[in-house]
Amino acid sequence: MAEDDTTPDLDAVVVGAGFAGLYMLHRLRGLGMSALVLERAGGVGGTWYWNRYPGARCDSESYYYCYAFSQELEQEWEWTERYPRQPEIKRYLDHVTDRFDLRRDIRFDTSVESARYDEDTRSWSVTTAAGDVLRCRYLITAVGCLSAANVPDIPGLDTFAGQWHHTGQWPHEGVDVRGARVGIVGTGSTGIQAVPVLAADAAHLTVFQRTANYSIPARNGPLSAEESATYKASYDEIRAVQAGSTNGHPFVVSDESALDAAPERREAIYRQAWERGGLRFRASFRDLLADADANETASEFLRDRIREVVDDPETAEKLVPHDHGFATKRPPIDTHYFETYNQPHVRLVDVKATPIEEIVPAGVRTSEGVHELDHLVFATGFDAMTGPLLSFEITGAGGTALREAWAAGPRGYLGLGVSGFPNLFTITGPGSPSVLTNMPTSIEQHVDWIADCLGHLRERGVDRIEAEPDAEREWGEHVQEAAEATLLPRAASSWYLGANVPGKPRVFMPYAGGFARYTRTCTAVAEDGYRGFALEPARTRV
Ligand code: NA7
Repeated sequence: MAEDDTTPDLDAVVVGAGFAGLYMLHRLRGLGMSALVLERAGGVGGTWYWNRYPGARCDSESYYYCYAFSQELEQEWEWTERYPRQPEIKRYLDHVTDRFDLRRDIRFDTSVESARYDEDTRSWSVTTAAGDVLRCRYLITAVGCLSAANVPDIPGLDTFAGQWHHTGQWPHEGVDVRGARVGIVGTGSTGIQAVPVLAADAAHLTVFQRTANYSIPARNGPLSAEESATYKASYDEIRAVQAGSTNGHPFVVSDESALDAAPERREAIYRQAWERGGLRFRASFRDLLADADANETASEFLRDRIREVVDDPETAEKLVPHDHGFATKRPPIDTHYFETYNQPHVRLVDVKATPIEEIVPAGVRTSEGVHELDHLVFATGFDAMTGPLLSFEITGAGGTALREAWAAGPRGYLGLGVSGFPNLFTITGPGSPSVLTNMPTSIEQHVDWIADCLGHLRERGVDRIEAEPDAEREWGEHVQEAAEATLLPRAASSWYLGANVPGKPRVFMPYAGGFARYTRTCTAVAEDGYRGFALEPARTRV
């Protein structure tokens, strides 16, 4: 019960029960704060609850795609593969939920419809789809960056006589494609994971590709007991490397320029990275994401690998990317993706050459005719970063909607707070490194910063915190400068820029200045009394 009409029911409401929401709840509990997590799904996991498509697997390696906050957890959990599959990550998050007794403060099947800040009480009123209203001092969004599915608006989709699914909303009971004619739209990380697995079951698979993509072999395999023991014994060093890294991964980017290396040596380095597999390929040289000529050496190496693997030269040429450099869009990793095109029942359709015109009951009609299908899979990505935050109505001080405040693109301070929206914290929000890093690492850094901040506010008798407009503007400029110092904004169709969603403002959203640098900035801001945030002491009631 509220003490009086200005005391909210809860210290915090957290939206989302994925990696971020679970750890946030744990930290709030540790502070002795009352908190509730609202989760639209029927279970924990976020991304790993929804993305159950064939082949769904993490591109980070299991030993570091996990929480670092508990050494006991690190030691007791056993990963089975180099890259964990979706069910294994979901199992891990269920284990964390139970181990830390989090479930009792999570309300499942609870969608947030709106959240409105009230200046008189300095609190948020959060309304759920069922009509419940919760009043809390702090609203913390843990909604993920890639949770609002992007289903292309192709005419005739509702007439399709077969089944269609987006990979991010895959049916829990699975989809039986054995002996069926399957089409898949999209060749990003998701499509590249799904294609070989769908091809194994389907009678015929048609891949509709808009943009050819680079991909590095994952070289997945079971984790041996020795490997597992070595990681467990080395966690202190592993975490230290992650903390000091550009991308939150436990590898260090080479300090050598690709352009200084003699061609044979460069080739040998790429070859070794290719054989080792995984996202670490991009750490081969320091300037792959900073210098177009350096990038071209990696891009060309990878184009040659595609030509080498794919038997049919015409298909190979369609699969070779020319319109963007390696890793300027999120680089996928794969298990036999390009090899799949050597199977006689797999066909590649370049929809730039022969565009999709409409969907008809029998399948997909491109400018060259109808591709008959029983199943259509959309691996077409997400309305990234801003989509999840704008999927419910957030109204700040003075009645401003976040949707209006972000009409020209997202703005925020450190990706953590938004001016005009007091007492709101956005875990991995736009302007934070998030999607350019190993997500659990970024999430833990944000959650720890927010929890420490809340502890500080309580100690000082503060009950209102808001990002200052100047600090926000300067941070926004810095985010754009950091992006401009890389090749990332040059990939015109990248979802980092919002370019994959028609009508979305083109603003480079994640912070490309590096995880370690970002962490140092956040720490300095906190040490400086939360510089750039306006803190207001609780009003004395008379
Ligand atoms: P991505 O990386 O956004 O990839 C989506 C793919 O779908 C990409 O190839 C798009 O082509 C394609 N796409 C999107 N809309 C269309 C339409 N209308 N027609 C044809 N093709 C289309 O999403 P993913 O799910 O693969 O990966 C998201 C992240 O999840 C990933 O980066 C990891 O962090 C995990 P485009 O390139 O835009 O031409």
